[in-house]
Amino acid sequence: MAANVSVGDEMNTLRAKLDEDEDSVTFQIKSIEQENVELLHARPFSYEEDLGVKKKTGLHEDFVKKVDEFKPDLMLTSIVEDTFFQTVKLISLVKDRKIPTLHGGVFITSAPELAMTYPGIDMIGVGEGEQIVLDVAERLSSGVSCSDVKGVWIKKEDGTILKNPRGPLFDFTSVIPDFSLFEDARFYRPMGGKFFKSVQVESYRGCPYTCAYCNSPMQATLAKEAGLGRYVRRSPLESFRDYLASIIDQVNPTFFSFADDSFLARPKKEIESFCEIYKEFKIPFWFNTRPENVTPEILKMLKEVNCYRMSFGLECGNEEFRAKKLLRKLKNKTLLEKFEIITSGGIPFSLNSIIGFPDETRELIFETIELNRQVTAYDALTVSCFVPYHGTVLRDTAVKRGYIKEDLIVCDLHRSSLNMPQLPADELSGLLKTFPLYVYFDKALWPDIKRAEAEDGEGLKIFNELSEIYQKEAFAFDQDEKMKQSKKVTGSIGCASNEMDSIRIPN
Ligand code: B12
Ligand code: SF4
Repeated sequence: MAANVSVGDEMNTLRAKLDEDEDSVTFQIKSIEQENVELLHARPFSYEEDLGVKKKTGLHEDFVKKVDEFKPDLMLTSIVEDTFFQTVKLISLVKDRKIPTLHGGVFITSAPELAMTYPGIDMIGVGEGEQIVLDVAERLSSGVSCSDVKGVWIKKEDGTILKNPRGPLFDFTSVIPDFSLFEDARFYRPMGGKFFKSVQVESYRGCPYTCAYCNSPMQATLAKEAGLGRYVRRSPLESFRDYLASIIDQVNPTFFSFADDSFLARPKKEIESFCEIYKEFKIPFWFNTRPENVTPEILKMLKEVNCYRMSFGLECGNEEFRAKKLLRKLKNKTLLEKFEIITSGGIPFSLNSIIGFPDETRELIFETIELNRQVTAYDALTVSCFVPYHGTVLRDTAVKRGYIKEDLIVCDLHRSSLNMPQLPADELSGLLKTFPLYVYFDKALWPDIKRAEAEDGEGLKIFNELSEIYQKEAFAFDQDEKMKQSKKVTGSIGCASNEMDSIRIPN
């Protein structure tokens, strides 16, 4: 029997199924990039033709084959919440080989106790992994037990768990990852309508903000509780220069993507020094950041050193809800002023929102749509469904309000896991897929778009027609082409860096 893993109660039966017969569970896996195309967040592309990535024959078979060919002495996994069950399944397929396996990553750190109740999760590393991996590898290669390794938890035969306290925070600026270990095809990524050989770099660990839907603040809290000091750290720029130079030597990338949570959340002087250093490289780059950290001067400096695009979270349109529930305190007026500055800066950017927060209503979501419509020149628009990740303030709210079960582990990110009477999951799914259409098209079309929310014949027909227009217009040109044709467009919505892509709002 096959279980198609989706949400809520299905998750609770999944655990029993794993215990019962691990081979009976199959997972439907779609890449994030493919999902993004379906949700109108990105242009269509082909893995094989555009990225040179060959289709695999099957995840499970390929994994087993790889393990049997490579014969590892130690397996390591890095787990985010939505990949947890996939990992449990993969590990179950090779359990007879009795290979020691160490699990780590953001999900393990946020829910270690829960993770260890699952079969095959017998040894985990909580928190930063650099030192843990070294220590475990060294112990195993000398045939010594790992029971004293800092940060490691081990499931004992009697089912009890040995929990070693975490070691000191790792100086992440002291090591340079060896990217040459990866196959070349791994690096190619679509960005702004083009393909780049992209390497992810890290100049900042942790985030100084405390958004209630995000689990980055949890890292700082856990480190503080463990007496480890300040989790939020930044690279000294001199060593960051050497780090970039070394990566260029290793794999010659054409793009850098910053893993930093909020790139511009640093003193202006440091941004100036970064730009000074980066002049030497001028390789196009992308980062996530918050609108409040932007000034015209900063944007000018970034553009001069080839900043290719940026990503901003707008998240929610109602400023009171945003401040009180999401813990992001910024007036809409200030936010829109910041977006005027960002638009004038001439660096393409994407605008990201989230819908389906605990207690959110349809009316509140329409305030988010309205606010998105007032930002005039974004180059891409995305909307995500709120996910109650472990370690977030809003997960606790969702549990308290009875919207999710306490032991829910989320693995479907494109459908709400919350069972909220005022906003059922089906309604949210309809809003999720039509959100870009509501933002982009004239309000005269809104009744049609409302019809397109439904998953019935007529709804799907309208959705397909409008999506086709949206795809053609919003993604008509890649971002470089748009910039070339750029004219100042006022009173418009959509990709206003190209007048041809813009829909004018009637006065
Ligand atoms: C870059 C990035 C991406 C890139 C990934 C690019 C790539 N090829 O890696 C892309 C855009 C593809 C992406 C996609 C998604 N991402 Co993302 N992403 C990030 C981001 C910004 C950086 C990741 C990173 O490299 N960090 C630096 C490394 C060093 O940190 P780390 O991976 O956590 O590893 C540390 C520890 O966890 C530990 N560790 C990690 N692995 C292991 C293994 C072992 C054995 C041990 C002992 C320790 C250990 O040691 C490391 C050093 O401290 C993080 C936020 C962040 N700053 O971490 C979000 C983040 C990981 N993403 C997140 C999310 C939600 C997503 C998406 C689900 C978004 C979406 N809606 O589609 C998808 C799903 C990805 C998936 N299924 O795997 C969440 C995960 C939340 C959660 N609890 O699961 C994060 C934490 C952001 C957030 N705060 O909400 N992401
Ligand atoms: S600014 Fe971004 S990374 Fe930082 S807490 Fe908020 S959502 Fe998380």
